[in-house]
Amino acid sequence: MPENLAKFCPGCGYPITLLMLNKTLEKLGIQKQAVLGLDIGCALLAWNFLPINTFQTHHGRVVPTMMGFKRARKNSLCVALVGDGGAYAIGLQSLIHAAKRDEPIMVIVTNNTVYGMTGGQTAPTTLNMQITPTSPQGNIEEPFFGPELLKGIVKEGAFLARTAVNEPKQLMEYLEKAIQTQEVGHFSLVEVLSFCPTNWKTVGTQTIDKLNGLKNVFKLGEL
Ligand SMILES: Cc1ncc(C[n+]2csc(CCOP(=O)(O)OP(=O)(O)O)c2C)c(N)n1
Ligand code: SF4
Ligand SMILES: [Mg+2]
Repeated sequence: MPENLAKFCPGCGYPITLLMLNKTLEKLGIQKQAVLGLDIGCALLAWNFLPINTFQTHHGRVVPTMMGFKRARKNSLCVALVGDGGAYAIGLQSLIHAAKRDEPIMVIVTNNTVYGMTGGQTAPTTLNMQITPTSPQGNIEEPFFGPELLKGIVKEGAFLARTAVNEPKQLMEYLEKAIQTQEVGHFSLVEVLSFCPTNWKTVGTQTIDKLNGLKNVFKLGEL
């Protein structure tokens, strides 16, 4: 277990995604080629988490940064790790254009339905009537469906999917497909429904129940 796992809250879903990513890179023997870009948000806690080259970007700017990296180093395998706020709010413009241009990078979006790092505020993925510090009487908006939106924008050959941290087999399968998609020159995005017990204010099995409940709204599978 990596020493700095302690940076994440107990029960956080991020370490699962990261360990699965590492396992997949190891399996494919491409750890050395891989470059992990971290958005601001709890993704940044993955600094030095994996034995692969990693760097930090501004909030919502990991996609264009990895795009630039990929253009400069065509043999690298570029992975952008970003939260739902980073991907679908502040970074949405660059995400849409990267998808439209079929930039050959891989984006992993952690969907925990909140702005995790800053205290659980309403994010684009917050459910209707979900209570957060910025929607104390329940969120009046409907959630935003990122992969579904990009479906109408991406070019043939791109890969879009949604899975969850408690679906390890599917998570690994999609990460592998996303990597293979980049290897043949296309854009990919895998959204991962992920535990945030700190902001969900859940303990034990409540956290798992909450995540499983999200699957009724955010449908898992390839798009
Ligand atoms: C330009 C800018 N605006 C706002 C912030 C404050 N900020 C830091 S993390 C964050 C929210 C992160 O939420 P999300 O992207 O969903 O990631 P999570 O922490 O939930 O994984 C915000 C608003 C910032 N760092 N930079
Ligand atoms: S606030 Fe949520 S997403 Fe961030 S480290 Fe803690 S549990 Fe994980
Ligand atoms: Mg979030």
